[in-house]
Amino acid sequence: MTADLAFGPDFRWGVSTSAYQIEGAVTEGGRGLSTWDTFCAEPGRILNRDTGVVACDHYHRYAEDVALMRDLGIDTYRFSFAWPRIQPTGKGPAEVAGLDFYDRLIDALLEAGIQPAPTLYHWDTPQPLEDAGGWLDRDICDRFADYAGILAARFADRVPMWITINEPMVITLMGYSLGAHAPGKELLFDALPVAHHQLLAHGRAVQALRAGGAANIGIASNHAPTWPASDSVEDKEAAQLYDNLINWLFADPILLGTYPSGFDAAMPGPVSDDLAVISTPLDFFGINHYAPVSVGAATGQADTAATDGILLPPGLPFEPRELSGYPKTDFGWPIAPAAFGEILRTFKDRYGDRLPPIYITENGCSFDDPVDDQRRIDYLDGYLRALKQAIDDGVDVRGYFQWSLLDNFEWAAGYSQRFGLVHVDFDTQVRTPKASYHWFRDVIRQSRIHQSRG
Ligand code: GBH
Repeated sequence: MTADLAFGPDFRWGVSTSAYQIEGAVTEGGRGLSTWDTFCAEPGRILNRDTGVVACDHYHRYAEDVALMRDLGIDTYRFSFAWPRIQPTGKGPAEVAGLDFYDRLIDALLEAGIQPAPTLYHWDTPQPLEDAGGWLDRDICDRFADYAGILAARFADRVPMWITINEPMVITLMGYSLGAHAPGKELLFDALPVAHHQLLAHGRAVQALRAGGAANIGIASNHAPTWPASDSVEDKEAAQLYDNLINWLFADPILLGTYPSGFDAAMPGPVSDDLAVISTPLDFFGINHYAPVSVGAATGQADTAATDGILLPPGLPFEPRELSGYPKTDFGWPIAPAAFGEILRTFKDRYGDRLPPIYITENGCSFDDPVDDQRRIDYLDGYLRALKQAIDDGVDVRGYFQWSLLDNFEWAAGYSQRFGLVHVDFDTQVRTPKASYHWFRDVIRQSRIHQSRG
């Protein structure tokens, strides 16, 4: 069944999570407020008024979760540090209790034979930094570099893989452009400086981590193909603009040291000096992949133009369209494994020798099936086959981290969307491995013993 999903003995297998989505315990250990605490407290922001106050209670139950990972047989665990646990106000000395929590987690992982692969920032900005302008203010780049230095000093001796920022595109688009995520700003194209400051903070963090003795550093950036709604010139041009905005605005500066043409002028600061920092060479490039988007030209009557269910305002030069002809996850996202292979081949073609090895830092799906989740198995089987094909086609992918270990707090959708290999009963916190957990365990085992064709 799974023998042809043989990626060889050196391929790395993992799962991904993030702090705000699983930890809970938001007032413990000296943790400061984050933008997500604030956002969740605002009526109307999150489905069912859900919050991350308890989430999966991972802060207290991390040992049980590490045991689940050990039994799953993964070799790498991608999680995120909560910046407000390390620096409650986003600046100044470290909170010892915050560092101690991650110390316990990291030691438990190493004890279980699992490599920790932390992300420094997965969207939970310390609220005082947001009050001072957040990602709109260049000062946050200095703050982020300081934060990276604190983490390297404490953990570089035991952490063999580092990720700076998760999905700068989503913070820019959902957080500051459309307001569907914290901090809930609706700046449309005036949100572009948010992209620049995150990219610069990323580059500064790479340098600070290395200066602190850390090695094997990358980013986790989300990428997916943009498919023109038709062959018409108008639709193709609209799709190309959208593609620049969601993909190349974030990957080109890092991998080429340039913005797609026309974007430099929208960015603040000494842009060409900044690009030199942003393009500090990486040890790997992490790609999060979910679903392709279909985009057409503006029709002027787009009351259906939406991305992730968020209606776009009128007057934009493009329209994301419903992608028909594909099965969908319970989140409504199209299931199109061919798009996964396509984006990986596009990276290889676009960046050539400038592209470091790739890790798939997230891929997964929301299905509401409690334990017998055959639909998740089918999804993962299709996406892993597409990945194998891309590797056979010459794309250098070194590992695959599934999103996610546990059902968890799915941002604006609250607890309504379940991405876990392990079911979580949010009333009792009981964890129950789903069929996909057992299937994934078998895939990992078999993959290690079978020789890769590649
Ligand atoms: C990631 O975001 C996050 O890193 C993670 O925290 C989150 O829990 C996980 O994914 C699941 O959402 O055009 O309608 O097909 C993913 C963000 C999701 C943005 C898919 C683009 C396209 C949906 N991406 N989305 S659609």
